[in-house]
Amino acid sequence: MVSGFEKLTAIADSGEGVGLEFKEFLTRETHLKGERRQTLACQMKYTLLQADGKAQYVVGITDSGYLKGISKPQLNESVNVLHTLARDVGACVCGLEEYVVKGGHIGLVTITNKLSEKDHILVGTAGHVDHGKSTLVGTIVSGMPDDGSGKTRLFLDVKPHEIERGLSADLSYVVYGFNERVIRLKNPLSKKERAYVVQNSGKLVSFVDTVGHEPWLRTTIRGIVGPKLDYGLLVVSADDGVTHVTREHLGILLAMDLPTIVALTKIDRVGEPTMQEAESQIRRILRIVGRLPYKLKSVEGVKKISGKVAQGLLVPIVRTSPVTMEGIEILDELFKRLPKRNVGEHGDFEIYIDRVYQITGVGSVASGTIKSGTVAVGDALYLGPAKDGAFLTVRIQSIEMHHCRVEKASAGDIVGLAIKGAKPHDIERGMVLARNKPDAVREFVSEVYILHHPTRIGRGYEPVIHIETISESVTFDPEREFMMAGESGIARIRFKYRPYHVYRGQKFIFREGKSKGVGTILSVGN
Ligand SMILES: Nc1nc2c(ncn2[C@@H]2O[C@H](COP(=O)(O)OP(=O)(O)O)[C@@H](O)[C@H]2O)c(=O)[nH]1
Ligand SMILES: [Mg+2]
Repeated sequence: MVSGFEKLTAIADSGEGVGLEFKEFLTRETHLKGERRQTLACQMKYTLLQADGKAQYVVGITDSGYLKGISKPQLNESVNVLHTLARDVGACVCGLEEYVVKGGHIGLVTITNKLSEKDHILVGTAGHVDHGKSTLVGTIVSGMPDDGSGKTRLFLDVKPHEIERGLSADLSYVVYGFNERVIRLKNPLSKKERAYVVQNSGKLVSFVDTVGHEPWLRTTIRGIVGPKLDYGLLVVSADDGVTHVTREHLGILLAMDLPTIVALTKIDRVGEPTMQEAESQIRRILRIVGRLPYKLKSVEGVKKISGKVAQGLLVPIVRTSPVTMEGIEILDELFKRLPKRNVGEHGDFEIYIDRVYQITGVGSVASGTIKSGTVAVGDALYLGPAKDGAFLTVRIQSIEMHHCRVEKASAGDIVGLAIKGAKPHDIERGMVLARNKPDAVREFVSEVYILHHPTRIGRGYEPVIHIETISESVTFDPEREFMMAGESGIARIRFKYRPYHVYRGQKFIFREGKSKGVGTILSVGN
């Protein structure tokens, strides 16, 4: 507690200032009524404005900075009042540190402006190892040229110190943004700079990159089917050209309906004929999967095509080099214009559970990306299916987003939902929380495409399937006796151990050892 106390005394000594307010205590009775409430909300709004969207309130301290301390119930009520005031001004409480000084409680409450998820696109990288994925992204977000020996990839090839936005620890995540101009970060790992970008951008672009030598597929499945990427960035090194890994990754991106951009990178290392050869390889594999390649050569050209790129019809190919900075401006313009993909805000609420946490004082929290609809605190929802196919009725006790308590969240938001009415072991990854009673499905029929398999796939093939956040062993019963790499066909697929909630139209990835494939559910039934 010594360091906490030192921090508090430092704050107390500095006195109120930009973004820092002192309050002895706040009560519903006096501070949330009529004019008083308005005045306080106004003050909060002004404080947030002055401090670029982030304010701190110290509770339990006098105006003059004396650390008086208050009782625990007083502190709780004060924090609740701040919650309400924050809501009044479209902000939220996103941090609370509690200290005890000479028996009295003191709270340090952080309040931030809310960021709309709708102006935030998530881009996932793909491509052969060492083809320059991390370098390209590092250069885009920092604006710093690479030295050709791994200078700017360092921004991504580190384990993130904290798991943000519910992403897996094997994935690294960096962000940059746009207002009238592009906002880059001198050090993309600096929390302070990130906060600045988040608060000052009208549009945000986050990149999800696999860390170092983690196998792309294992980690990226979480990225693609987990937090719901909006776009794929396939990186192809000009000196190597298209490899089997490039082909496989492209197959997965497109099969998952992810609009994709191809960056031909390291163009400083090769001459024109080699670049052209690589481009024609890229065009060929795009045509095979039914997409229209488009050579995007200028910033001006972006406006014309960004709509078609967003629909997934057109795949732009951009020549880039983080060393010479060629092509970076074109990519900027693309990312600036590409919209958040349509999310099903109007459907009924549904979320696939990605992670489950036990939090003291709160209970079980399930996190994931809302697939459709809207959820509010107090909602009654179905949870399941359990192993026997049953669903529980549970209640949502609280909702957290970006470490902020919110009352409501909707499709596309990454949230943590505190669940009442289920025991910790009742909640598992791959289950859904839904407004309407979902189906528990054990068997379904799919169209599948084999991306890679050393021999042949036949009856009894048992890969692991990834649908939404479900990862589970299945058995295959293909319509034809055997299927080879590069072939597609119909197969009946059965979850080996238990049912899940799946339905027609969902896309999936399956793999077993070196074999991999993708598919779409055509019909469900037992
Ligand atoms: N000359 C040159 N080197 C590059 C370029 N892009 C990446 N590199 C280098 O290629 C190596 C591999 O890049 P990295 O980003 O780690 O690849 P990843 O495995 O796909 O993430 C690093 O040493 C980079 O410095 C480029 O455009 N030109
Ligand atoms: Mg990398």
